[in-house]
Amino acid sequence: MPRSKGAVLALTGAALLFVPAWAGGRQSEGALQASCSIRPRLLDVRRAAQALVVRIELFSSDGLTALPSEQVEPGVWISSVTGVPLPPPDGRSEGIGESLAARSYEDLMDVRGGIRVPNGLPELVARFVEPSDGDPATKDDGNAGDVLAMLMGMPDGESAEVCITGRLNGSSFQCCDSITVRNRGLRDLPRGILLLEGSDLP
Ligand SMILES: [Ca+2]
Ligand SMILES: [Ca+2]
Repeated sequence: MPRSKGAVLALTGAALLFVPAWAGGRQSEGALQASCSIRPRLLDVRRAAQALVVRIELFSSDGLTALPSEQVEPGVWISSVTGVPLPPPDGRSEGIGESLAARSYEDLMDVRGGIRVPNGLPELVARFVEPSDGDPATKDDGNAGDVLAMLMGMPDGESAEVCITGRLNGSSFQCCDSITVRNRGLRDLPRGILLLEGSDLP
């Protein structure tokens, strides 16, 4: 389960030097490296109208130099869900684009390390708040409900990979994280899962 990974790493400090594949950072060759952390970690089909928050840290293509997240160009967007590509919200296609007015920059975690410890690198906090309005002319809409709409057929408890794309200084970056789909009644959910979900970072 993704939720336990941070705790495991925190307990085994030596492992921090190792960047596991699940921490994100997958990107096309030559592009910038990026790591993403998506919240909420659990998406419930019965509570579809909610914001998706993505924390992103950026690095040079060789991964050695941290890059200022404040300079990421407006319009970070969700570029695929479970491998199904989504169009960029470029005015011609209705994609899932960040609500730019809700963007912020905070250092609350080490995204690449996958742990909730500030690491001196402010994350770009992209928020997908507004539900899609179906109009390509409005580029900053699409939220968790629109992601869930692509996942309705998934078995309960399955994880889905969500990828985010953006641009910084003329170069592109992409990173992915996984979320878990809940599609059964809230009454059936173990109490522990509800508590964990409530403890998510904003
Ligand atoms: Ca950070
Ligand atoms: Ca729109």
